[in-house]
Amino acid sequence: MGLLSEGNPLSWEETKKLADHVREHGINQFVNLYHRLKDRQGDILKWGDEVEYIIVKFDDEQKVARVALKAQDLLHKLNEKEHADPKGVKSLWRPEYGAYMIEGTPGKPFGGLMAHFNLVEANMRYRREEVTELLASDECVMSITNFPRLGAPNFTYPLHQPRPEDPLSSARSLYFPDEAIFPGHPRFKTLTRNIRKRRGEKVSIKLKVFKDVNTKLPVEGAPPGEPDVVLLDAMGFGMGCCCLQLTFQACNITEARRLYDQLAPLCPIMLALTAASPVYRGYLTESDCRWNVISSSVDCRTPEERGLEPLKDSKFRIAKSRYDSIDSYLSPEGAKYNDVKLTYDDDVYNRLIDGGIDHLLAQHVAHLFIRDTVSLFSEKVHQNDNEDTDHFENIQSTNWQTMRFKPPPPNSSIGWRVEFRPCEAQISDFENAAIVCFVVLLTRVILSYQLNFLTPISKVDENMQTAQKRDACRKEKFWFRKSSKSPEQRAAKQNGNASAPTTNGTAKATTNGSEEEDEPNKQPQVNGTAKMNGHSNGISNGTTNGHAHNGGVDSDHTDTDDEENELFQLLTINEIFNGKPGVFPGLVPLIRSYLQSMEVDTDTHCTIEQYLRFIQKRAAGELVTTATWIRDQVLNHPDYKQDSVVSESINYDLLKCIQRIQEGKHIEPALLGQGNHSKTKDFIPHALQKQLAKNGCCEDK
Ligand code: GSH
Repeated sequence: MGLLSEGNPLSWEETKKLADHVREHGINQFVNLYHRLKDRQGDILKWGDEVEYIIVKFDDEQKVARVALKAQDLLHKLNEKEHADPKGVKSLWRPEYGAYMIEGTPGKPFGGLMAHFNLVEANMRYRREEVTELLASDECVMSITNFPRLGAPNFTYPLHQPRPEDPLSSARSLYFPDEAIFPGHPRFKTLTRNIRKRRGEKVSIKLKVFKDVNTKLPVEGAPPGEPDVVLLDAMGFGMGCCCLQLTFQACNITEARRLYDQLAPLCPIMLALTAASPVYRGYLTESDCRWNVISSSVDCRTPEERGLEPLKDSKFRIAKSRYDSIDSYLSPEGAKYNDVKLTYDDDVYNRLIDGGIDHLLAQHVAHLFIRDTVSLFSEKVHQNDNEDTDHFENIQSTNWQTMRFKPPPPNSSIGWRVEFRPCEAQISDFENAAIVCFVVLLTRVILSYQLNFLTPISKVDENMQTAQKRDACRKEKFWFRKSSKSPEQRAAKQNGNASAPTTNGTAKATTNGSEEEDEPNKQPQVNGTAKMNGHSNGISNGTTNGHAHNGGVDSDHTDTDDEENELFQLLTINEIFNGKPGVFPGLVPLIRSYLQSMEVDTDTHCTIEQYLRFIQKRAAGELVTTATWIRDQVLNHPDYKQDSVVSESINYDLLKCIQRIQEGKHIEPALLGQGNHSKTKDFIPHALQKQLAKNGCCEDK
């Protein structure tokens, strides 16, 4: 959860009238903040995860599970510690869309030490325990992406019925009562109402039902002529889903733009790997992920903007919802892969250019600003554009994309950041921590080896749709950038020229000179996030010896156009993560190669290895995604009637099983193998801290 402006929401009619005002001042604010902060340098790597949770209440007698609408009450208690000791708490808690949802983050970000990877899972466990202590014995905090019977009859506790005919209702849904929207902040209901009003009708989320032998068609509530569609009609069906997000602080704006670009093609890949939500409104569907559901759940485009009617009152046709994958790259290397036409207002773009913003950033911001504000507070209408950034944030924070490029907040010590938003929430802390550590390590490898994952935006868009298909992780193929050399080949080559990284995991990278041969003009990246130049126990950008190296992936940006088409191949998730000889070394082997040049303490090493092995196995299909596992649970449940329906009892048993898994009381071999035991810790042991301090690391002394 980013910024939450407090105050009194304006009506939709008032908000609508102020759309251009917000846009105009938002752009001024961005230009001003850009000039204040564009030269900001030397921020260190900091990163943090955000996990969203659903509170579930079990009725063991009736065998019913419902979402418990108690987030406000819980947050009140959870925030007490933070209010008393804002800097000292181990976790932070924020509201999310659902009245049954909470979002937890570590109390302070993790930093540039390898040992921090060993803290993530323990912190997640702490968060879970912290909430559990405040719950009744029949309640449970769960990191599930979607509550399977969300929107099915009587899914809330306490019970509330939807009021579709009530003009005062925000959602006017047939299924999702307003009481299931977080009541403690006006943002959520205001967004719900204004998105519906701007669109001119309720949102319409369509999912193909998974057709089993006894599936009854039409599905209850299916739109006319579309009997196999599960129709969802409220923002809550999407924004009421949970995810796992990560935020990174970059050393400067250039590195942030680079990370934004390099991670963007990995979004669909990580979405497929983390797929966890196959059931909606009590039906098994053909989709494994929440992405399109949320996208449609906040699709405020008018019929004209959606291309259903000729343009008359609206300014543009708009290709996507405000929740969707990114539309353009921001770094100079990315420019040639911006192959999708960007919609924006020329006047807005020109004002950005006149304000001294370069083309790539100007078109990005102008494109974000094709959206109208859908939530405006009376107290925030008039602002000082030299200091405030609320109007910019208003539009920025309601463009929910796979990646978010985040300027530093005003008057803070925080630098340029990027947010990685595609991943679905996993059942166990182990899985969530594995995903988080994997993505953070990937960013270090990208910067250290100057990897290039850039893929045309149109292909990334295609991958986003592929990622959501049933069992995409095992069955589908994704556009991916080819690279010919494996780390072994590269290491062998390095061995010929200089000393290659050794394999004991403690050696420092010594690739002196060997890279120059391939990349004569390449300079090492600015080492701004590094805290420990010359020491390899930190997870800086990894240019530990002052020479960039690339672990076997082509990182040149000099490919000719002829070669361009050859560069992109369709690979399976297994090939992307574990490698395909002659095509791509694999994300995990690349990370392993990077780790060989790092000094890592034994426990952290063990933990990271567990995470990498888990990811390799899931990518290889040896372990299944959460989505596939949930499907199997439903299909094999004794009460399942082969009719696609996830009944109360199936839902109850499924969630009870998930509860036992997350509490470590039950091991599901298909999901987690024979159990995983990381060496996660609540803190960095004293002896290790002393050693790190001796090596010149200033953090955690
Ligand atoms: N739960 C969402 C997902 O699964 O992708 C992500 C969270 C999210 O985007 N929440 C909305 C929001 O505006 C709630 S309306 N959050 C604040 C923000 O993004 O700044």
